[in-house]
Amino acid sequence: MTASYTLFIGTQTWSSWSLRPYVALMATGQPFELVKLRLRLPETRAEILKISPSGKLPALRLGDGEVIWDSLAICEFLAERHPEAGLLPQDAKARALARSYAAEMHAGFADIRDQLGMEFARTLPMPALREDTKIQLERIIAAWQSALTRFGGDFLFGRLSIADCMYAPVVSRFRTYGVVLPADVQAYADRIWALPAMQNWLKGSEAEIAEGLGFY
Ligand SMILES: N[C@@H](CCC(=O)N[C@@H](CS)C(=O)NCC(=O)O)C(=O)O
Repeated sequence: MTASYTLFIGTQTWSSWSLRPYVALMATGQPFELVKLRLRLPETRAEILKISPSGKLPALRLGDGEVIWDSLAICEFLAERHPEAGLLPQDAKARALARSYAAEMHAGFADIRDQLGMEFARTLPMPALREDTKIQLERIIAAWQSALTRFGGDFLFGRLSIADCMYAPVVSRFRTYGVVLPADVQAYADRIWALPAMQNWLKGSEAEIAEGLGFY
């Protein structure tokens, strides 16, 4: 199959925004080319601007050359274009809730991002958490528990949706910093971690670290 999509991503150890559409694209089963641009190099900004008008990654280039940037926009596009992948729930109310989950992640949790930065393949000591960071961790755990209880199934809304994709980097952060989770939430995190997309990403991050990648 010829790849009709090209997904441009950042350094896999750090680029939490890139991981989200990668998980979604893998879930569609569509062929695609993955192009990695290294973050934090003197040439990074100029290289990204050749692809993405926002100067940020990820970006998805379509077969006709159109470029879609921003993790959530890409996930939404893939959900619309490949409805058979079930990336958005069928039921309108569940769909709106899945979008609420995705949007909350996209727009929030600044303290978690700041204190528990993504270092995908690494294991690191937990820093002394600020109160706001603890509140945000509790919020994520409660939100996951609520969806898992309400919708049943392996993922937040039953089958894998854009909500799971948006939270996939949080699963990595929980592992990196050894966040202790309730059993049901841990089981969910383990299912996300076991996805082929996450395991591929792990190999990419391990390779970067083996090549001598520093810390963000
Ligand atoms: N809101 C954007 C955020 C994207 C973003 O901040 N990407 C980072 C990498 S994870 C980036 O490209 N940074 C540019 C740089 O480091 O020069 C999205 O959801 O895609």
